[in-house]
Amino acid sequence: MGEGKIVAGCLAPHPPHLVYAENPPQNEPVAEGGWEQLRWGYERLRDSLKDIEYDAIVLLSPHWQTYVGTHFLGLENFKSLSVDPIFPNLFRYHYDINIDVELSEAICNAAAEAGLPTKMMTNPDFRVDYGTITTGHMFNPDWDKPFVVISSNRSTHYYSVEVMQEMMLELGRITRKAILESGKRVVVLASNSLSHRHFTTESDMPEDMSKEHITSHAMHLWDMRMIEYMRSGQSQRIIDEMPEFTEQAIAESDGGGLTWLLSTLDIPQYPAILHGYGTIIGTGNAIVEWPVHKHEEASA
Ligand code: 2X7
Ligand code: FE2
Repeated sequence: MGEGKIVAGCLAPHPPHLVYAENPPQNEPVAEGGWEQLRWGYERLRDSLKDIEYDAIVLLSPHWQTYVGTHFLGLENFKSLSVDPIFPNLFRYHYDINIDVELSEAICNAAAEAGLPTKMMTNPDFRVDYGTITTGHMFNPDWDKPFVVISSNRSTHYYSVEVMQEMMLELGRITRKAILESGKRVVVLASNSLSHRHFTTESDMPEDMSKEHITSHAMHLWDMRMIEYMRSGQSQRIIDEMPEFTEQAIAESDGGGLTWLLSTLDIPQYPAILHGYGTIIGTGNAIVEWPVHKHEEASA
């Protein structure tokens, strides 16, 4: 085979508040809007990719947490109700997600061959995590593309950010190679917030935007620093500063998604597009696209 391609890579965060505020028919709770800056950011991201053809979406979610290796959804379809354990008042979503099992197996097998512990999840009753579902919905509300869903091996918590990075850099290189060999055109998504310190209480009306702001100035400074590195094509600095960022901003990069994403993109040195930034219950969230398609056209 060969001639496969990553057409874009995106940071695509998953606070369930975004789906809640959109009021899609799949979600039971009803909202009066809210978090528009981020929801408009997702609109801009979708618009930016609307004319780009691709076959599958490959996503790593920090809320599918596996302690023994990396797991991959391994059946053609998963259909059930996903409930956020912290915010069941906001997210009770009836999902129906199709999986590109061929590509999942190709990445899983390549990772196993490289010595990473892996497993295909083939339990039909397995409940897909809300991170996957929220990012899936916000990125592609029509759900008309198959997914590869990759778990977050909790190596930050079991070992350290440094060990997590070694493993995710390797998994990213393997993911990239398997995609190129598959002959498929793919979008890769890291589903995570940046700074991740939540408020400990929720306002009476969660969508009351007069209550929404970043938890602290220090969190804001970290988010802006990371976004500036993205916007100026300095991915290696993101990798280099990941241990301090992840520890000091309690960042959701602990799950490995951001490191894995940058590795699948070969540590890009061209500017990413910031489609939106906003806070959700105090956490910092950026919607960012690395437009591989435009970068390649420009350098051809
Ligand atoms: O999972 C999340 C998150 N990452 C950030 C904010 C609020 C809720 O859920
Ligand atoms: Fe999260």
